[in-house]
Order: sequence, then structure tokens, then C-alpha cells
Amino acid sequence: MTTGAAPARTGGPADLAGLRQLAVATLDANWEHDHTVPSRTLYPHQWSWDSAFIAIGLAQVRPHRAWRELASLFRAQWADGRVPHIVFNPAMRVGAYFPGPELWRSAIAEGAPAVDTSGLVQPPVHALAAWLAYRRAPGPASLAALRRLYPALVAQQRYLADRRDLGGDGLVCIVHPWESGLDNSPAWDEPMAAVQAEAAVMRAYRRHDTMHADAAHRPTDLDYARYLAIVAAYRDGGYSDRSLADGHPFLVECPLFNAAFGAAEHALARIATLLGADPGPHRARAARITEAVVRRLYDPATGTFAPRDLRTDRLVGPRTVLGLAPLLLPDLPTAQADALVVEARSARFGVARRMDRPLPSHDRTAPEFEPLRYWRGPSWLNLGWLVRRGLLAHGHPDLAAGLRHSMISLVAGAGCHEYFHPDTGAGLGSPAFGWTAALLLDLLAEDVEVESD
Ligand code: 2M8
Repeated sequence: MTTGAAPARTGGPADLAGLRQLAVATLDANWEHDHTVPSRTLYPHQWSWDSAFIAIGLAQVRPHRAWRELASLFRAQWADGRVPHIVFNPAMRVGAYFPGPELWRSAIAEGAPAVDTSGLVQPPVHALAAWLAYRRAPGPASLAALRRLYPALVAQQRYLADRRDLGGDGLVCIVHPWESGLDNSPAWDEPMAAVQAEAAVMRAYRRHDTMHADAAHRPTDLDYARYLAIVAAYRDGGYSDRSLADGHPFLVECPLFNAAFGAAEHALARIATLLGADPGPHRARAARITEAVVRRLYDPATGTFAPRDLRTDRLVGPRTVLGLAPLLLPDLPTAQADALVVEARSARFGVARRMDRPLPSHDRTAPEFEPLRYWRGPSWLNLGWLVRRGLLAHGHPDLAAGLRHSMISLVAGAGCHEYFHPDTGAGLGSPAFGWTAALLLDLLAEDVEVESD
């Protein structure tokens, strides 16, 4: 389904030097004393996985800031090891973002940091980011920063492994669509349909996103009412994970989240080796995670991965880009990696040596594909960047090159937008978006190496 006419391209710089300049200027403009905001208008605080992607790009041009970015995020780590998905900037006015600190009330929770945060997490791409930031800017200062961060990265993984394995099968369970990072993905339609809420609830609140972005591109009021109902359920239990398995309204094992969880152990193994620590336990955990991802989330009938709804114990139906994420696991067995390459090249996603259209966030051939609506079709650079790494790790440099070219062309055509129309490449969402700028810098640097253990 299409929501409205396709917007025209907005225009971006024509040459690579101009593109690089635009990316650096975007990151500089979004820098806020110790972190980078994803967007000055839509997202004026610090977001967890945004900071990880941003640190990778900053390492190319402002290495000192890359480490400050990660350090400021991990300063807000909770005592249990969770890294919150939003760290609120106390200097921002009340109402600058919805839902703000007054709704999360993190201060009431045991083990929360002094600064206000959300109580949710996001895909743990931080160990990979820290490793890459070091690789992009090696030297004594980076090494010292990595050494300081390592225990916090280990604690982040421990939280996920110990507190969030709600299915008891070695995988992390996400407890809100916001934890996936792909908030409004069609993957969540089935699990969200079971969440009790009414759109009318939103009359009591003032949404902030629709003041800065077209409402037709954003989640609906009913989606938001459900998001809030899930937050309230978690918050009212003090953000404790202990009894979630008995009745929390949203319990899902996500392939992207768990691929990031496994990739983090691979990255930690490399970091441990560099720091003179034992990489063995990280390697062993990585192998267990990959095995569990395949066992629990691979669907041989479709040849792709899908989220598992723990409330029904079923894989969800829609074939979203989340299904391609396990390519990130260097030890993904060949049978599954090959199947994912078939899926990536299919008409659903169109990854090719010469890509004529950008990688969409959802199956282009599905009836619920919406090219303009947030995470239900548009193209995002972070997903292209992750899939590209996966293609390189599994021996497909030609497809990876096509994806890289397509991502660079998107920004060249439209600027550092938050997301892009998956047919026309027109820029959508925030026009000056942090991770688009950062990952573009990483793509422009020719020396991107991909490790496979
Ligand atoms: C979007 O999510 C926030 C909620 O966390 C929102 O819609 O207000 C998502 O795209 C998420 O992946 C991203 O981290 C965040 C900030 O860029 O925005």
C-alpha cells in the first residue's frame, strides 16, 4: 500500500569530497557536549544504537569524540548492566521529545543511573562499534578508551544473557518494539495486535514526532497507545525482568537483535585478545548464540529468519529486512547464509551487483509494504551497512559493492536523511540524521575490513 505520492529527490552534493564534507558538517551540527543527537528536531537526546553507529563514523574524522560518544552512553548504564535506549539531556526543555523522562520515571527503578533514561534497550551493536572505532583510529588513546569500555560492554552482554533470556533458549527476548530499533516494522503487527490499548488514549498526550515529520510517515495513534501500554507495564513493575515471562504484553526473539548479540561476542573476543584477556569465553558464547539463532529463528519453509513471538511460540509471517540480519554472524552455517543471499537477491529486497533501487526495510512484494512509512518499506543506511558487512563476511564482495554504491548514491541524491524512499531515493524523515552521516563516512573510506573468525 502506498501512502501518498512519492516525494521528489531533494538533492545532495555531486562529488565524493562534497559528500564527505556534508557528513562531517552533519555530525558536527548534531554534536551536543558529549554525544551526538540523532536529529536536532525529532530526536534531541542520546539514543543507544545511534551512538554506536555514530561512533564508527566519528572514528574516521573525530576519534576523540567517538570515544566520548560511547563513554557518555555507558555512563548511563544501569547497575544490572542494561544500556538504556535513550539517555535524556537534562538541558532540553520539557516536551522536547515524547515520551520524555516524566513518562519513563527511571529514577524510581532500582539500579538506575543519576541521569534520566528510558528503561528499554536497543540492539547491542556497541562492542562491534567499539572494535571498529579502534580499527579506524588505532593508537594509544584509542587503546586506553577501549580498555576502559571493555568491562561495560561485557556487563551489557551479561545483562542480556542473564536477565533477558525469557524463553530459556539462549536468545535475548525484546519486551517492546522500540527495543528492535525497527519500531513500526510489519514484523510487530501480529504481536502488537494482542496489546490492549485504544487510540483515544493519545488525546491525553502531545505527540512530538508528528510536529516534525509527516504523520503519514509515522506510526499511528493506535500504535503509540500500544507502545505506551507496554512501557507502562514494564515501568510499573520497576523495570524488573523477573516476572516478565508471565504475562508481559510483548515478548519477542528478534533475529536482528540476536545477530547483534552474537556479533558482539565475536567483537569482544577480538577486543579481549588485543587487551591481553581471554577471548575463549566470548568465542564459546558466540557459537552458542549462532546455534540458538538458527535453531529458533530460521524457517526452512521460507529460507529466511523471522522473529519468534514467545506468547504464541510462533515465527511471525512478514518477511522483513530483520530476516537478513543473521548474515552478520560470521559463523552462520553455509546453508543458512546461502539461503539469505537468495532472499537478499530476490524481488523482495533486490540486492544486486548493480542495484537499481535501494534496500527496503520490508518485502517490496508484500501487501503491507509502505514506501513512505517509517520502517515499513523505506531504506535506512544502518540496515544496508549491516547487511553489507554480512555479505562481505560470507564471501559476496560483488553484492556488497552494489549495496555500498546504492547507499552512497542515496545520500548523493538526497543528503543525510534519516531514511529514503525505496523506489525514488527521495529523502524522508529528519534531513540531518546522525547515523546516515556517520555510516556514509565509513562507506566512503575504502579500507573497510570485515573480519571472519
Ligand atoms: C526511532 O525510534 C524512536 C523511539 O526510540 C522514535 O520513533 O521516537 C527508531 O528509528 C530507532 O531505531 C532510533 O534509534 C531512534 C533515534 O534515531 O528513532
